[in-house]
Amino acid sequence: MAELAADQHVRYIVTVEKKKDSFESLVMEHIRLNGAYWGLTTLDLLHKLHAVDAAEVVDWIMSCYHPESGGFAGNVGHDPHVLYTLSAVQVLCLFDRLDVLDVDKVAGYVAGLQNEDGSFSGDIWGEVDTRFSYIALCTLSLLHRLHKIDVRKAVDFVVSCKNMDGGFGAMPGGESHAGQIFCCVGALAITGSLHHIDRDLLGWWLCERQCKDGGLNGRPEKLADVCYSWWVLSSLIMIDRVHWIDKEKLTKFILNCQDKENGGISDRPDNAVDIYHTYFGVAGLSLMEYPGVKPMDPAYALPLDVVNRIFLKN
Ligand code: GRG
Ligand code: ZN
Repeated sequence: MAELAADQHVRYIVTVEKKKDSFESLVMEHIRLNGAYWGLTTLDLLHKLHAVDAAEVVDWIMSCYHPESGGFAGNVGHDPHVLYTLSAVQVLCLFDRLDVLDVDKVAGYVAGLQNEDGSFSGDIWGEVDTRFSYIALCTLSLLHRLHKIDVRKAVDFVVSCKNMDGGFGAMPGGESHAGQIFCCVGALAITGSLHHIDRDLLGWWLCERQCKDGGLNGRPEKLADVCYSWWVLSSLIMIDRVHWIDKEKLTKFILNCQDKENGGISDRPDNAVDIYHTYFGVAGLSLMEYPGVKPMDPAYALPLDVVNRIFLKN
């Protein structure tokens, strides 16, 4: 079987970060804080977080902070959104630097986005999605501030997005999609509410995502894509049904999506690599206990040692 080209992936991530005028950094401009989380978490999973200057990263993260609202933007000078606020908190967790935050202010920003029905908006413009429920719960839990919101209502809203097939959508009545399922299962795991899930029914839907080529898709009839290795496997682990997947075939699929010369992983074999699929490929391998890759926490989407440091400290 092909092997993980770990050194090449590290080189690819470190150079993407520096090539500010490349095509990839142009299209990623507005979501750089997410990109930083994907790239830096991958480095940490490969035991190479020290390849970047921690102080420089922390300074840049804080330059995306909006002290008036308490939220983080995707890049310097952009508007704050929960999507980037979670990435900022996660990256600070990687470096064990939550001390730079005004934790109550950041938690207040996230808590302020909860709606009357328990759902969360992504920012002041009000779009509601179960992605934002997960993000809010994950961020507040990492900051030890879950008590700032109505957790019961938050859970009720997520449960109201559950479908007959056992999966979850973005809103009540929304189609089941592996990405949203990760968010809803993660939200329920973080709040100790997994009893709302029919594990066999959802596990069946999730393991049917494995295609003939070994890769996983996000919905019936769709093509396999490396990123679903994370969305699907993490969900299966949280509901204790990961043994329903053929790990060897999935590992082969991910490894076949590598650019072994220049580093990086693509969504499917022979496509162009990007930092997002590089992260989800390595994260998927981590969930399958691939040698040399740190184990990851399926709910917090961070290396297990980082999550343990946070919850064993207080
Ligand atoms: C900390 C890991 C982590 C996540 C934060 C933003 C977020 C929370 C979760 C996103 C979940 C989600 C909806 C993922 C799906 C992304 C994706 C590949 C969407 C593409 O969907 P389609 O329908 O493509 O356009 P397919 O694959 O179905 O053809
Ligand atoms: Zn993808």
